[in-house]
Amino acid sequence: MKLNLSHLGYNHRLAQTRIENNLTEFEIGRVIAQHKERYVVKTEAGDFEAEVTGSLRFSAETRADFPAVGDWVALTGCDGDFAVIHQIYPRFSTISRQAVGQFGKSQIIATNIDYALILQAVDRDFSVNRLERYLTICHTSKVSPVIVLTKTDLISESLRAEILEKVQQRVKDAPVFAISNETRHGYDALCQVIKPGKTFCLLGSSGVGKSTLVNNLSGRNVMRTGVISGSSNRGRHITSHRELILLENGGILIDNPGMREVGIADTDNGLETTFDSIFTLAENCKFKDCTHTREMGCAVLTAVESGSLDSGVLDNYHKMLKEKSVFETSVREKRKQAKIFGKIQKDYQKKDFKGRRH
Ligand SMILES: Nc1nc2c(ncn2[C@@H]2O[C@H](COP(=O)(O)OP(=O)(O)OP(=O)(O)O)[C@@H](O)[C@H]2O)c(=O)[nH]1
Ligand SMILES: [Mg+2]
Ligand SMILES: [Zn+2]
Repeated sequence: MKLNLSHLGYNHRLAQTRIENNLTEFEIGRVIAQHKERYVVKTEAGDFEAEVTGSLRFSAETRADFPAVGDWVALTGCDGDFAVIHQIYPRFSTISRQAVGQFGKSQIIATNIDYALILQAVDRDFSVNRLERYLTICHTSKVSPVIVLTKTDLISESLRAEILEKVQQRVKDAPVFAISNETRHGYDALCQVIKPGKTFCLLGSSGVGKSTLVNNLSGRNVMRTGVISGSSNRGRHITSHRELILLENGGILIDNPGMREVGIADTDNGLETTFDSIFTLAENCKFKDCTHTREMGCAVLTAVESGSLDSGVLDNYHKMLKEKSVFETSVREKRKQAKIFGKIQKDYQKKDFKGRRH
């Protein structure tokens, strides 16, 4: 079957964007992989290695101005061996997180995503708090979350039911699936959500079975899978880069390296959506600026006392709220420093200019 753009997720909205941005003269493709500054772009004419133009590089202010896996791009050179990326189409969604070890910086995971498949293994990896972190990332990115619990073959039927119940109690607004990549139990139900032309980004810790799921669904060994053992290898992942894979059924998957830390970046209203129960209760708090920590007449604390709100939810909320404010402070701090630095540079250039005139 010949590939056409709709297999890559191209739709009416993108066609419109292409016209509005005067990009019809260029070829069009979607970034399916990235290796440092080299990109692999899939087009109707095949896969091309590509680099960005000098002017795109020159005008880029941050990492986010460079292509990412999932991006639609305007290209030339698709008749030779090598293509050039001139422009990135406006992104309709971007999943990002706080960059590891670089506070106040966010890092793009993937773009133009419709759904995030949040994978968590039921054996060792399982943590509802971490699920709430991923959900917040999704809500901030305007990407619909789907929770997929994996490795159910490793636990008893009754424990699986217990875990499912626990997740469904805490997470009200995302569908939850339980699967085994080993027995393929639960695959049929999960496949129902993987619709043609929609892009799914796989998220989750290292070793939860993201690449195994991608391989099984694609029927090919597209991604390497395995186990990294031994304490000396801690923090390494089997999958080392992101990759977009097309399924026979028309679904589009983006596999990612596992995340060790799920840092909350710019959260917008992400927390509000994830912790909807808290925000609803808070409408009845006595004080408008109630922090739900010790105030009299706090409806949230009352709900925890009466057992109608899980205290774990409130703890996790407070933790993430704190992280969010630290992140925002460091972003402000960084901007301030950049401003000061910009001024110093300007002054310096002025002096330099005067110096040369004399
Ligand atoms: N028993 C069992 N093992 C599984 C299941 N899914 C994956 N595995 C095994 O878990 C190991 C890790 O799987 P991967 O698919 O490589 O995990 P990943 O999420 O892609 O990991 P990174 O690429 O490091 O992020 C492999 O040895 C898989 O065979 C499952 O449902 N049940
Ligand atoms: Mg992997
Ligand atoms: Zn309150």
